[in-house]
Amino acid sequence: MTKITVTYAPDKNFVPLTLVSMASVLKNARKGDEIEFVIMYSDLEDKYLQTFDNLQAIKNYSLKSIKVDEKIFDGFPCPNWVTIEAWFRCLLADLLPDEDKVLYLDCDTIVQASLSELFKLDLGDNLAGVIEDVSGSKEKAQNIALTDGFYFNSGVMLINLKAWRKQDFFTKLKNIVMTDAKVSNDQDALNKACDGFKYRLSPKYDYMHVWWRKNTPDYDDKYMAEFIKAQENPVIVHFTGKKPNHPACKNKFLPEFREYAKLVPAYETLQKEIGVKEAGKGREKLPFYKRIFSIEISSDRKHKYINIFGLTLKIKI
Ligand SMILES: [Mn+2]
Repeated sequence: MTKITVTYAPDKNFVPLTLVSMASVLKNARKGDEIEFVIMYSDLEDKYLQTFDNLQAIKNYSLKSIKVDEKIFDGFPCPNWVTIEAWFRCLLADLLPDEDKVLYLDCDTIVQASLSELFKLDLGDNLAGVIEDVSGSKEKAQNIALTDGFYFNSGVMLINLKAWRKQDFFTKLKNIVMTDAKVSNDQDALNKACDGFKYRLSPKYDYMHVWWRKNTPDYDDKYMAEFIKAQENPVIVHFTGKKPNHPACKNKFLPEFREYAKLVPAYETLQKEIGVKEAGKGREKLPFYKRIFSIEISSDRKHKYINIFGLTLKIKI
């Protein structure tokens, strides 16, 4: 038996894609894979929450839906291509106190093989298993001054919750968001907070077909060879750019996506009802003077953190 916990954080627009991703996980699971899905959400109506339980015919699984308070992320920036829900995974150590390892997947993914191999990986003290971003990794790493030299794509993360708890991960990340002017979205923040504590996974676990871009990845030779090998039959496909429910999507794995969509009851009706939205409104980072001072309570409720000018004081309550 391998326990496989996969978490998503959809808003309403991403419900259809999330269902397809879940269907693909179930379809390709091995017999001994024990699948659990965790849906983090903020304001999804019940009728959409219920759809996440509609896939039991493919393979049995357990389901947890966790409502997250958006207020926790007051002051966190959101460019218009990501949702506020994108920040929710940063809280996973608190949301799932009994889990030690979970896979976070963006809703715009499909999984084409069992995830048991991935879950058997020992991450050691690393905070996450991650895949180097397919474009501009070195430049982005420099921009936010990463010490370990590569910037990962945060759409797929094998998260070591044990290590997150040890490092008080959310407090660490929040401090970065509030004080580092270069950090402008969830992916930057996760990269910065995991700096020096990441396990580099094969590109086959987050295959990005950047069909609308002419550039090639700045991977080293070994990673590039793995990327080329991965493009034939990746374990996880990540539909960056136009989503597979958008008529202009030209991703090479679109036929596979459509096959998995057929496994989702009433997919077409649901997709029609929700529609395809391209971008959100976006949210600016709080002005600096509001970011330099804050007080918060630790997740174990035993300490108070006072953040002043990027310094954190930990005080017993
Ligand atoms: Mn994505």
